[in-house]
Amino acid sequence: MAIIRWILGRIILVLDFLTRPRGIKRAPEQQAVLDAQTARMALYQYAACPFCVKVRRAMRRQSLKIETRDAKKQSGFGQELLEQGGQLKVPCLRIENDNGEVQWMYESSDIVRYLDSVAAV
Ligand SMILES: N[C@@H](CCC(=O)N[C@@H](CS)C(=O)NCC(=O)O)C(=O)O
Repeated sequence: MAIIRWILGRIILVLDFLTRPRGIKRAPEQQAVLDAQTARMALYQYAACPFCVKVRRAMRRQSLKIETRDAKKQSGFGQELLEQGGQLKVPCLRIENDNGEVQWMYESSDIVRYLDSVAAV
């Protein structure tokens, strides 16, 4: 079972690589405003999780620079996600607002919708 999961994961990564979205081009000032906004976000994810791939592709499509944190391979991030977010489930977007308050957003569709709304401003 683990080997099948591993093979499927590699297939997902190859397909993602081959069909990678280009990324929207913006005026530098507009991109800088967005970069400042997304600097306070982090995506907790696994490399070959299809739901995470979906969110990473949305980030790429919208040219959003968001730090990715591997909750499986990078030590500490899985624990952080569980303790602070409430579930060890990916993808999860950590959003810190101007007051330092943190929101943990689960569900790939909600995250993509949120990122599209951020990029639309
Ligand atoms: N409906 C969720 C599904 C996410 C999901 O199932 N993620 C898997 C990894 S591919 C996971 O974290 N499973 C661990 C768990 O559910 O506890 C979404 O669209 O984000």
